[in-house]
Amino acid sequence: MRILILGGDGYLGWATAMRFSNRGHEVHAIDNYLRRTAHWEAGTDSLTPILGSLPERAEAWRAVTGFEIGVTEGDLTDWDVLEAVCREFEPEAIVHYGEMPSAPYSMIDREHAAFTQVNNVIGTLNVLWAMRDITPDAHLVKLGTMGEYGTPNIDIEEGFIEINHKGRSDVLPYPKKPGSMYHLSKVHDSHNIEFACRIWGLRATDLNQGVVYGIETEETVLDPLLATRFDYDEVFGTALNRFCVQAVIGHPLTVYGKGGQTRGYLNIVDTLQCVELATLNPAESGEFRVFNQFTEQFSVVELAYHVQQAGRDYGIEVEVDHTHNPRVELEEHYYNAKHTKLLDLGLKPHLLSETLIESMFAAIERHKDRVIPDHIMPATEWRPPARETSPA
Ligand code: USQ
Repeated sequence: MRILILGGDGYLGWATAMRFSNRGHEVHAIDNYLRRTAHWEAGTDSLTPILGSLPERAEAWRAVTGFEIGVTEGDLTDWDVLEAVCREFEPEAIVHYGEMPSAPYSMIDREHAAFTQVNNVIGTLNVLWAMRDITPDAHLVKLGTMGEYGTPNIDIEEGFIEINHKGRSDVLPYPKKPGSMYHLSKVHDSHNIEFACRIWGLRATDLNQGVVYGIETEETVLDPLLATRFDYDEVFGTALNRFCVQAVIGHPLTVYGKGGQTRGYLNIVDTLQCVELATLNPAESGEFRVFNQFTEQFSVVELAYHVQQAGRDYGIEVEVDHTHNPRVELEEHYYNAKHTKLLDLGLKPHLLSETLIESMFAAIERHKDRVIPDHIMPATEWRPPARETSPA
């Protein structure tokens, strides 16, 4: 297939580009280095050293495997970039990771919130118009997030829920109550995509993905130059990846608040499997599918205890610290999210184990000297600063 990867320089985008190329597909990747720029601005960096640009990475891939990955350095909010690539490459599938992916980033201040929503919503809107006008038969595989649903006190269904109201019933999009301006941007995307399928007959799969962990895939281990990025800082690092880095450098694990926050999690190798399954089994014309993409649920404190136990087996002492929670979120709640559609398509999950965590420790240890400890503790607050009260 001709597969266009949007956000092909990222943690998951680069790994996906290599996977599809390795499987013999024709791959073209677009990226505007948004994540690299945000890291430069903040003084942070990927734990794993990565080559300086997408063309250099594609060249390394060609040197190691003999396969080509086409690249475009450009911004999805720039219509001309997307239009030119879609006309030339004529993708059959568009895998869309090309968004600002961090909840804390979107909560820093007004500028970061506005940037996140404009970048994500307008970029996706351009993708939908490019599909409508240039590649109407292409299948959009869009990375959404489990965070679109929030933590309702009822079971989370896969995208849709049957509602009975005053004697009538309908199947409607599942109600959304996300926890950050970033997660909200994905809700807005989902609405736009559903609309484009319903009104224009486009085909799309919204992958509501949980929190991804892991550092290596079949392709990244072929050569150190093929590494994918790995973030551990408070803005771009996610829970388990952060905890593994913290364990290796002897930093107490930063469990925010009580640690009962429960989310769906999956290994990066399962992200690749899910995206491949969704791409090779496309939605019908006019169909808007939603798959909940995760393999297991954990509370944050459960994750921390798994890392602590793996540390014991590995020979490092790991302390678990309940730090101040900078976010506004439920720290104890009901969580039961359905996730059967990808299993029905053939997903074979790689579940979390202490052995897997130990292999992450080993991979992290190789780059331990690159860790910037100043950016581990959370600094981005969800709550507005306390208002000063004037004396009566
Ligand atoms: N948390 C801690 N300690 C930490 C980091 C996080 O207790 O050091 C807690 C958070 O408060 C939250 C949970 O762990 O309750 C998950 O946080 P996270 O930073 O691992 O993930 P999140 O902000 O939800 O976002 C990440 C990705 C995002 C993706 C989302 C999937 O950055 O792109 O959409 O996971 S989901 O969480 O299912 O919405």
